[in-house]
Amino acid sequence: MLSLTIPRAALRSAAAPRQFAAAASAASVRFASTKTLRDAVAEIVPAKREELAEIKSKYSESSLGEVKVSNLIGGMRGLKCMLWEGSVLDADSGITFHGRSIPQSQQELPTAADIGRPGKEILPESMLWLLLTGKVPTKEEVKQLSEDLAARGKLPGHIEKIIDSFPKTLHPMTQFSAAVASLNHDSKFAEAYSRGIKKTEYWEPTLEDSIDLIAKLPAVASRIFFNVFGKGDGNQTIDSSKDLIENFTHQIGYGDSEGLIDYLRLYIAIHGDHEGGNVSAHATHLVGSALSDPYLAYSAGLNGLAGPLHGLANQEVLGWALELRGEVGERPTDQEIQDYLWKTLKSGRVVPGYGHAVLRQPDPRFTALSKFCETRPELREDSIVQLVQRLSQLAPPVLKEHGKTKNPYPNVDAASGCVLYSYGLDQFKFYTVLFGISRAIGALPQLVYDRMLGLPIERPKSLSMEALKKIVAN
Ligand code: FAM
Repeated sequence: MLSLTIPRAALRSAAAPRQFAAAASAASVRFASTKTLRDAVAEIVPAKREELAEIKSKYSESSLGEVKVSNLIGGMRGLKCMLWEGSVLDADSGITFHGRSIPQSQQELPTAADIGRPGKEILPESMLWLLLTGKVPTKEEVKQLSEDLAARGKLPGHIEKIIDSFPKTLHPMTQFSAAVASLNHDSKFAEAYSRGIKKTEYWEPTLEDSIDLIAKLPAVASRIFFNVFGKGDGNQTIDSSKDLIENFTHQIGYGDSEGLIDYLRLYIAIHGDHEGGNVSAHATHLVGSALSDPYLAYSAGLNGLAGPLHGLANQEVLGWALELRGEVGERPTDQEIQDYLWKTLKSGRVVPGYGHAVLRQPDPRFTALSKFCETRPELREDSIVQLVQRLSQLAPPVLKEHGKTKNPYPNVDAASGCVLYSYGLDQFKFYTVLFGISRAIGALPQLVYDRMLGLPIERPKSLSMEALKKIVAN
């Protein structure tokens, strides 16, 4: 039983609709019996604050394990030092979103068909609702959220001009992160902060900015896609009867591919959150802890996602698999694949799509995307999909024999790109942008939690080698 009382001001700010809520409902069509996402978040604020207050008062001095020198020089691997509400990653069973595994989420969360659209996969809108509130939304709530996102999806003219000024040769991820940072021109959080908003109210404009940003990411991405690859309409046509991904797929010129639309729904939903310690999520949280607005914070997250050991791996995997095919032909034997794996390892490169800093079993996201392939004859018969599936059998024994990686199994990036390629979306340099559309639905909800809970600026202690040696020598 929770016993602590919460300051009245905090409770008031959690319950009373404010100017931001008014903006939200003006942008959305409201169903009589349906909560808005803002109302659903407001509902959980008192209990969440109470839960943290209880943890603080009862357990502040409890230990979560010791900090070793190996943690300090080893990328803080395994250190429990961050609060993250949306998801928890277990080394063996993988990710759970507010306690739900990927298969459970697929069973419980509203799908495209549930809101009257063609397709069977879970909607990113449903996952966003779950990550923000810890609750499974109704079909009506998801439909309403989808319409709200459509209403907020268009880019201001000055952002279009900024995107259009980028050289086509600039990597799409660099363009993406710069455009996202520039969207802070209209940040409601930055504006409210400069007006002197109370700390207990920070979460509201943070939520508004987060929803605005999630709504606009597909338009930013499709404008970049149009400028760099010349496909799509570049004009952000948005039809409010379509869901977020259906609109996006049309914007990039693949709207007639029902398979790709459904795949992208699943892809965006399950790439969203992978607890807090990964580079993109942590960077968003870290920068946000300085009260930088959600656009600046997420832009930082995208810069981390653009690294080859993190989100860029999906681009790398496909390039690597095509190189393999280019070298040994369309139908390589097992021996030829194993030889190519060894060649990569002996040249000092990593095998992209394999290994993980936390997972010690095949990534359930890989499994979910592979299952999607099994349900689709057009994918089952595709040679690049087949090659990626064979690699998932052949690479682990080679990586085990090589003996370095702690996890020889496929991660999500091993599978994600080949399906895009198979559906004709073969512009690899765009693949990490798709991941970037997704990661927002995990990293931004946590920013809302950070501010709802009044978490402080992040400031771990660092040591020089000299200082470190002095400590351990004593
Ligand atoms: N191929 C070859 N060597 C690998 C390897 C792989 N796939 N994965 C790990 N290793 C090596 C690693 O480079 C390290 O070598 P050194 O001791 O020489 O530095 C050693 O094995 C121990 O590494 P680890 O403890 O098993 O992994 P880390 O926690 O340090 O790194 C990853 C984790 C993901 C960065 C690493 O497994 C990797 O580089 N994988 C390939 C790139 C990739 O697929 N990244 C995407 C990860 C994904 F899930 C995501 O973020 N989207």
